[in-house]
Amino acid sequence: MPTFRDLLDSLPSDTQEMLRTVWESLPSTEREILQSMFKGFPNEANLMRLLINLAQVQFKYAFGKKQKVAIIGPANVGKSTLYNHLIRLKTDRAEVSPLPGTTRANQTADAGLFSVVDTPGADAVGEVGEREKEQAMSAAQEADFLIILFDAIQGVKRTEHDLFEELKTLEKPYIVVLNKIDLVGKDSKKVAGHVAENLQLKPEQVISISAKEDRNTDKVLMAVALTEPSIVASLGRALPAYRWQLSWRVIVSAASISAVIALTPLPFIDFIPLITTQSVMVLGIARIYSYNITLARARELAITFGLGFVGRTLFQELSKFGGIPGWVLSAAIASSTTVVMGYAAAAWFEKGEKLSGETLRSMTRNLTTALLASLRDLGKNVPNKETLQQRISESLSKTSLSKSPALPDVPPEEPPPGESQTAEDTHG
Ligand SMILES: Nc1nc2c(ncn2[C@@H]2O[C@H](COP(=O)(O)OP(=O)(O)OP(=O)(O)O)[C@@H](O)[C@H]2O)c(=O)[nH]1
Ligand SMILES: [Mg+2]
Repeated sequence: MPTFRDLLDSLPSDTQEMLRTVWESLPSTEREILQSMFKGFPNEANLMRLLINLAQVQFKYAFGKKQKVAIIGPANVGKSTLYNHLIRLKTDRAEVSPLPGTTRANQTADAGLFSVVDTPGADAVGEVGEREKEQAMSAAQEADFLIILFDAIQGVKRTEHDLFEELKTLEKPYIVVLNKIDLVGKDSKKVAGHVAENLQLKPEQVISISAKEDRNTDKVLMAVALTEPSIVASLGRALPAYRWQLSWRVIVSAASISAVIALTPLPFIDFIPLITTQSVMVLGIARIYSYNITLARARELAITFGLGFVGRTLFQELSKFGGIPGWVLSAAIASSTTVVMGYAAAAWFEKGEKLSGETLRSMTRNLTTALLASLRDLGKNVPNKETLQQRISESLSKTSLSKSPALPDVPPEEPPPGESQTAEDTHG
């Protein structure tokens, strides 16, 4: 997981200086909180986009004006391809083609926490080229931040170098991004090093990406975030919801497997196979929260939540009523106890809080009732695994737990007792 420092180091020195001024203007406690948030940010483009999606809702209300980020570079380097990865609405998509000169005019769209401008190629040739270059330069002038994009195959020659120097005179913060790195194979380090040298940058100050394959585009997003503390603040505030959404996926999958396990003709009292599925789930959730624990520890935790007992009691209670096929009851209880355990684990990792027995019981009861209602029409005959898993996932996606994080919105200051939080990324 990159730290604030690592990210800062990936920017050209003059930009680092500019951003340092921005960050140093913050009160030191706030700065430290914001800087520590970077550790929790994902390092995968899709996950970063999920976090931005969650963050942008409140960002709209908290801060009116969005930073303007312009993508500038020679023709055909992949500016529009990168732009299409950053925008939120499909309707804002830019045309991409192998022909240089595809983009003829600036195009601006919302990218959630900032707005992004796609520009025509800025390496003027002929009269048309001049006009396009003017457009690109005016976008650069109006922007708060520049993504200067080059092509790994074309490299940086005289024209590219001149463009770079010209952009630098605008004195805007910027990053240098080398696109199409997928085309250079194992030489990628060497190629990027060469480009860095030509631009008089350190090798780590050139960010290699493949816009086409959506590789390393998260680094571009992180660099943009770095330019604006309010973006970092919004992302940080969205972290609990983000972690919950990832955990939810793990939980739903474990819950549907639990339902299938409960179909096997073991006495339901025997929770052994269930606890294994649940332990793997707790381990998965721990990773999402960057806790480095073993399966054995996850199993211990899973048992601590006491959901096995809650499930057994509920089973005895509900089976007295009759009228519910046994398999339906087993499957519903096995799933709901798994979901509630996942929830309890997330609450534990998020803020080190152990939910009360009462909370766990009432959650399990409510969820069981909902699942019973949705499984009942399957009748007395046990369905096949796929049907059951599908049905469980569908019913769970309708519950309020699926969307609302329902978890505290402050990141934990201290890891829960007995756990060690690692800086290393364990997501994905
Ligand atoms: N292999 C590879 N091809 C890419 C990558 N990014 C873009 N391309 C391709 O490069 C060509 C140009 O991409 P565009 O996004 O249109 O480039 P542009 O910089 O917007 O081009 P203009 O608008 O003409 O200035 C297209 O064929 C893309 O599919 C990449 O990361 N790897
Ligand atoms: Mg284009």
